[in-house]
Parts: sequence; C-alpha cells; structure tokens
Amino acid sequence: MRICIGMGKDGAEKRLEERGVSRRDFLKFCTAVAVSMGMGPAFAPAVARALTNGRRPSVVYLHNSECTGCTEALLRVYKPFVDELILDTISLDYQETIMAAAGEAAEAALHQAISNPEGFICVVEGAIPTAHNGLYGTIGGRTMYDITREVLPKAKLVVAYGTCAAYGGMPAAAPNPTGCKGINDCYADLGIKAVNIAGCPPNPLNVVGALVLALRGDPIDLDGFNRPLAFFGSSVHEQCERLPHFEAGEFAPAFDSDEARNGWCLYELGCKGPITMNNCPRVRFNDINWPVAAGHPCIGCSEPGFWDSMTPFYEN
Ligand code: FSX
Ligand code: SF4
Ligand code: F3S
Repeated sequence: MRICIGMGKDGAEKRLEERGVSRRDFLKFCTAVAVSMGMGPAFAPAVARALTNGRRPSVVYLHNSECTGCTEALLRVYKPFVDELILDTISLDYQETIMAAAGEAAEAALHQAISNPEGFICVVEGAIPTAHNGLYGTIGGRTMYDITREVLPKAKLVVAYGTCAAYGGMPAAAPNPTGCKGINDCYADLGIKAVNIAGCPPNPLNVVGALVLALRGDPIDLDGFNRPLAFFGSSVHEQCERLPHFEAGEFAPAFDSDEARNGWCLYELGCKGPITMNNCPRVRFNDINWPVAAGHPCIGCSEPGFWDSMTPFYEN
C-alpha cells in the first residue's frame, strides 16, 4: 500500500492544517529535515510520515547547566512554527522553559511522564554539575544530577541536545568549578548511551532528524563521539562555500576587509572548520544563514573539546 501525505486528513496532519500550517509548508519543513539527514528531497514524504503517523511519542525534556540557547534555537524554527510542530507531532510532556505548569504541578507532570507505560524519549539539554554532590544545580530542592539519574534509565532513547549535554561544553570550560560533565561521561555507570546532537547551539533540524530516524525504527549510525553520521559525517570545511578560496590560498586578512566580504577563506582569522564535524553549510540555521557565510569563523562548537580546545577562537 502506498501512503500519501494528505490522504484522509486525520491525526497530526489535520491538526496542523487547523492551526494554519499548510501541507506545502509542512512538506517544505520535512524537506529541510531530509536534507539535514543527508537524504535528498525525495525523502521528505518519509519524514512527514514518521512525524505524523500513529501516536505522538512522549518526550521529556530536561534542562541542566547551560545558556538555554539550544531551546532558543528550537523555538525559532518557523514554517511550521515549533509550537505547531511540537503540539501536533510529538507530545512534549515536560519542558521547563515553555511549560505552563510550575512548582508541584510541574513535578507531578514529570512524574506522570516518566511513568508512561508506553515509554518516552528523553531529550537532555545542558551539562550536569557534579562537584559538591551536584549542589550547583538544583530544581525543586533536588540536584540536576539526581533528577537526570532517575529519568534516563527509564527512557527508550536518550538524546543529548547541544554540546553541553553531549560533552560538558561551555559550563565545563576550565577551571570547571562546578564539575560539569556530559551525559555519557556522567552516567557511564548506568550504561547510558545518549545520541549526541552536538553544537552550541545545535541545528534544531538535526534533533528533529534524529527523532525521525528513531520513529521510523531506523538504525542511527554514530561516530566515535556518539554523533549521528547523518548530520556529523563531514567537516564544516569540506562543505564550506569559501573552500575554493582556501584551496587557492586566498585568506581574508581582517573581518572588515573586502576579501572577507568577497568570500575569501577565514582560516587566518581562526576558523576551526577543518577540524569540526557538522552540517551547518548544508543545512544552515532556519534556512537563512550559518556563521562562516555571515563572516564569522567556525569556532568548533560541535566538537567534544569545545570550549577549551577551540580557544583562542580568533587564532589558528
Ligand atoms: Fe550549551 Fe544549550 Fe550552547 Fe547554550 O542549553 S550547547 S551553552 S547554545 O544552550 O546547552
Ligand atoms: Fe574551511 Fe573555514 Fe576557510 Fe570555510 S572559512 S574554507 S571552513 S577554513
Ligand atoms: Fe558551530 Fe562551526 Fe557550525 S561554530 S554552528 S559548527 S559553523
């Protein structure tokens, strides 16, 4: 049987349409997700099916030590706007930044979500403070370390969203007084193997793409740092539009130079694109731009050593 998006308008697609998200916009979004996955536009209907078929998967989203830029990046997804996307394709049962509940009601929502007999996907944002028994990060009187430790083993899939959750990132920068760690490092004793959607912030399409792979039951092939190869299989440098200038030895001498404006390579201004795996040039943020095209060197935000191993940012 061939399943076509748009047939028998029910479920998520109908709800999306009622909210003013046209099939065209939804498929455009699904095409962008397919591109982020390294697939051609022909894969868009498969993405759409994964996001609209069956029951909405329950997602529990935990915040830890971070700047919340990962959530901010997600909230800036438009066409469809992320509220429509989230409310209609997944069941976001706990997310501290955008949930209406507070206090005991929020804690009850978390308890209920992690007791769901059908299971849930856990998305973790932010690093885990471990120094002094985790007291540098507490929510409702409990440490982030303890809350996350309780939730992760119950999840069907753990996604570390952002470099902080994946590897410690900026909160773990030297001298790391709060003892921040990434999820897989912090909970290795529990056997947690989070899929790392790295980046500071990550591209939201990469987390949606990972959820699509999970919903389809597709295997998620990972690199040595647990990043899906679909999104992190090539370096920023290999995909960069300034690469012909790199190869011609044409390096911009200053940020405000004509050479920089004319697309010359930013290597001598500190660009870490050659040692950074990510799909930013191909996927861009919100279909608009990415750091190097905007004139700023890549600072290596999706690498395990970020921040310490990538500083100073403006030297190579
Ligand atoms: Fe970290 Fe996300 Fe960077 Fe910020 O929360 S990956 S500091 S963009 O927001 O965790
Ligand atoms: Fe490589 Fe950076 Fe130059 Fe682009 S700007 S070609 S990523 S070194
Ligand atoms: Fe990060 Fe470099 Fe992309 S800084 S957003 S990996 S261009």
